[in-house]
Amino acid sequence: KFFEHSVERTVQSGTSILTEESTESSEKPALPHDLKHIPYYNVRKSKKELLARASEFYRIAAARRTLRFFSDDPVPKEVIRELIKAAGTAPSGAHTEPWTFIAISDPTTKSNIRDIVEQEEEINYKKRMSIKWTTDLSPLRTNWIKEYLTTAPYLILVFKQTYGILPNGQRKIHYYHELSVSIACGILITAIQYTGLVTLTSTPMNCGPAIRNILGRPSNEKLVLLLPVGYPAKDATVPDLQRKDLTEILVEID
Ligand code: IYR
Repeated sequence: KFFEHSVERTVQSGTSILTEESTESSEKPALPHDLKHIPYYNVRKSKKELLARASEFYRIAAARRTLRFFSDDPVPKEVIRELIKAAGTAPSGAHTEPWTFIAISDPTTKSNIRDIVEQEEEINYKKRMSIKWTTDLSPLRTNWIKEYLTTAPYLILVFKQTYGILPNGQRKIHYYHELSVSIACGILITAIQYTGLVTLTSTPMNCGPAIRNILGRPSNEKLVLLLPVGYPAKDATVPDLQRKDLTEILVEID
C-alpha cells in the first residue's frame, strides 16, 4: 500500500500513461508548494492544572460505555454538526483529510440501513463468524437484531476515502487513510461522550457496499464505522465489564 509512491514515480506527466486511473504528478506537491508556516501559540498551564485537566478528561472517558439500547428522543442537528466538526480536526497523512461522515436522521434511510445490516448480520452470526467468535461474544448478548438502528435519532456513518479525486479527475493519494480515519473515529466517539450522548461502535460486516449504494457514495469511499447516536433508553443496561489497570497497559521507561 505505502509503495503507491514508487508506482507514481513511473508515471510521467505529459505522456499517454496518464489515464483516469493515474495519480497526481510527482512534480507538484498536493498542498501548495509555498505553504506558509505561522507561529503556534500555546498558553502554558501549571502542573497542578495539567493534572486536574488530565484527571477530569479521564473521568469523562472512563464513563463511556457502548450502548445497545437507545431512546428515540431527538438530538439537535447542530449538536451532530459540532461533533462532526470535532472529528474532522483529526490529524491525517499529509493533511489529506480522507473522511466522509454521513449523518442520517431520515427514518426511511435508517430503516433501509437496518434491513441491510440485519440481513447480513444474520448470515454473519449463523455462518460467517466462527463458533469461537460467537461463543466469545455470547456474554455481551449481541445478535443480528439491531433495533437501535431505527430507534436512535441519528446514525453517523464514517467512510474512509482510500484515495481522493482531484478536479482534473486524477487520483489523489491518501496516505495512512486507515489510521487517519481511525483517529477521527476516536475523537468522534469521545466527543459524543463529552457532549452527554451515547453511541455504539458498530462495524457491520459485509454491509459496506450495499450501504454505500443506497447512500449514493462513490467507490473510493469504504464504510469503516456505523455509530447510532442519541440518549440511552430509560431501561438501558450494559455488561458489567472492568477495564485493565494502568499497570497492565503502561510500561514506563524513565
Ligand atoms: N458485528 C456484529 C458482531 C460483533 C462483533 C464484535 I468483535 C463485537 O465486539 C460485537 C459484535 C454485531 O454488531 O453484532
